[in-house]
Amino acid sequence: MHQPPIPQIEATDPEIAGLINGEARRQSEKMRLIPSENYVSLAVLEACGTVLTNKYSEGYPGRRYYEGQQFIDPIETIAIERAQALFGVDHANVQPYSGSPANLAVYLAFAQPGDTIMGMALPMGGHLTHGAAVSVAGRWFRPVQYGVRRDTGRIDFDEVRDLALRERPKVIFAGGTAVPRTIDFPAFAEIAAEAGAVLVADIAHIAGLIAGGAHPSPVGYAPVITTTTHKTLRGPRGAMIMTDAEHASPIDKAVFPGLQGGPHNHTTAAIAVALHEAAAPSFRAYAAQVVANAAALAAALQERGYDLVSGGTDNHLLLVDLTSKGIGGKPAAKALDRAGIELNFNTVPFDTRRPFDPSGIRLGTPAITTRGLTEQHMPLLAAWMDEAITAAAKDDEGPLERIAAEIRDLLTAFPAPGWSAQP
Ligand code: DSN
Repeated sequence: MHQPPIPQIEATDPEIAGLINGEARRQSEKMRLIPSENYVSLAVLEACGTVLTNKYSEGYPGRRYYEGQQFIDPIETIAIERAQALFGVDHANVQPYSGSPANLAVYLAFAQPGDTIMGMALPMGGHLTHGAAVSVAGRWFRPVQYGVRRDTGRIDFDEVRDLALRERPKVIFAGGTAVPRTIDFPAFAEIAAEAGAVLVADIAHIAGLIAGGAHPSPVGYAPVITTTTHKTLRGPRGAMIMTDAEHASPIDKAVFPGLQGGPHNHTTAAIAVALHEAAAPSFRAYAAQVVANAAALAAALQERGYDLVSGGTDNHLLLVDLTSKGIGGKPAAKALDRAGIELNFNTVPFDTRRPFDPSGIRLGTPAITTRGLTEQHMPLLAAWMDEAITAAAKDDEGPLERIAAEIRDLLTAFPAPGWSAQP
């Protein structure tokens, strides 16, 4: 059963209640390795399901366009203050609906349509909003894109610098969605200063690691920082933009009234709760364990002959090129899912296959770390993955169900927030 229980939905809409309970059970039974996903606490879940969803609050605390903000204003102020304290920033806007709107607000604040913008190419590990041709960022602006070196799989800072000085972008994004290595914010800051660009650190994937001291912070290097709140940071689906004092006002105006209407107040409260949790000493231990687990899983996969982009990982994320295993990322991901191991197929840098049928898989350790798995479990996980991928390469479904059952057995010792086998 879903936790907290959902008796009202079960009574009024059993069809949807059944699907919610099914998803809660699925999340508890699977080895969830999608690196951008996690398990939020019951406290965060409770905040998401409150009457705060009933309220409109266009504006900012103390400057709203609707009455009745006696409780909403302090909630948003607390969320802002907690973000400021946790990340050590001058200013935080906690209203962006998610990561893509947060990044759009940055463009709205610091660029005009047609201006040059710069980010990591999507097939190299960047995000859609960093300038991909199919995204509004690529259609309304003039994107120039950097990548990684073919020989190292790491960001090519010579290329970044040459491109930035030649193209003079208004905005440079540092960060991505499939970057297994530490992001060198000082190197980006130097280049952005030379090029006269606003440096934006998109820390969506690593925000929890930064908060927990397991990845260097961009504060002091990037005057603008965007992040989702639901990945390693372990909050609700939402986003924040953090800035220095100079860049605060353009960002606030871009988020509201530039891009959005009323903030999602239930999400704001859940962000505040998650930030409180992230300030606890136990969160530092979690962040360190996420990185330790990823390193252990990387080593165990490499021992079994798997090629990791960049040769390993510094953070929560692994990008595996399956070319040498004779199987594409998509059939491997689908077989792994049937074996109880959930991850996503992904392009690898210089991929020769198509984006919807690429060469790689992307995985990470935040969710399984939240459940309490440690380095000692990683060799077994690598062995299950190897067995499933090897079988899938031979179109053999044989071991998949058995592996899924073994994983369910192991995970019963690591309860997932959001599910209880007892009614
Ligand atoms: N969809 C997110 C991810 O999985 O990395 C990025 O927005």
